[in-house]
Amino acid sequence: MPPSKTAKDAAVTAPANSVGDVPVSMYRDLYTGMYLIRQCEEQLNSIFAKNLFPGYIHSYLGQEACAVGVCSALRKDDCIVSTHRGRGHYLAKGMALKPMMAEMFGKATGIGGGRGGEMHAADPALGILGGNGIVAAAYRTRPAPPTRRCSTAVTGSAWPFLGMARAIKARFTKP
Ligand SMILES: Cc1ncc(C[n+]2csc(CCOP(=O)(O)OP(=O)(O)O)c2C)c(N)n1
Repeated sequence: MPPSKTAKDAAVTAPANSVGDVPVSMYRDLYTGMYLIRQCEEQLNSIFAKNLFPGYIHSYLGQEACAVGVCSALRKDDCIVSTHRGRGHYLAKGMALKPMMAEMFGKATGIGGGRGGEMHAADPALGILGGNGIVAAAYRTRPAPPTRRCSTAVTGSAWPFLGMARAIKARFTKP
């Protein structure tokens, strides 16, 4: 008769529920988020290379961890302000893939009805205040308090994404 499993064997074979203090499910969610962005970017790059994309692509390839890592620490009512490479940020903050992609192609079914296009998708309800082609403009953008014209109450904090250009060239001052 084979010997029954020892406690040591069980510890080796049983999948761990956490690594340190971090649950495995969180690693899985982070990886899934990064994988989705990577797939999306690779597809778009390939479409662009075939000259089938209406306009230019500002690729987010290779920066997936930045978007997913930051957004995983945010609350739903926190806001992000993006850059000229916004897709990873949009997806990581919860924008659905289909309306996001439709927006990239300027379609009416896009999140902004196709009017924002590749650089300017936004969804205030998700705290996504949009992309921006001006280097470091996100740094000075923050949600206004609710007014009669704009009743979206922003209760969380606002987080700008910045590229190296801002980090290298400028001082960080209070907006
Ligand atoms: C205020 C301003 N100055 C210059 C430019 C021209 N410009 C477009 S992209 C870019 C570089 C941006 O670098 P970085 O923020 O590090 O992002 P990366 O494209 O390298 O990911 C510059 C200088 C601009 N868009 N806005």
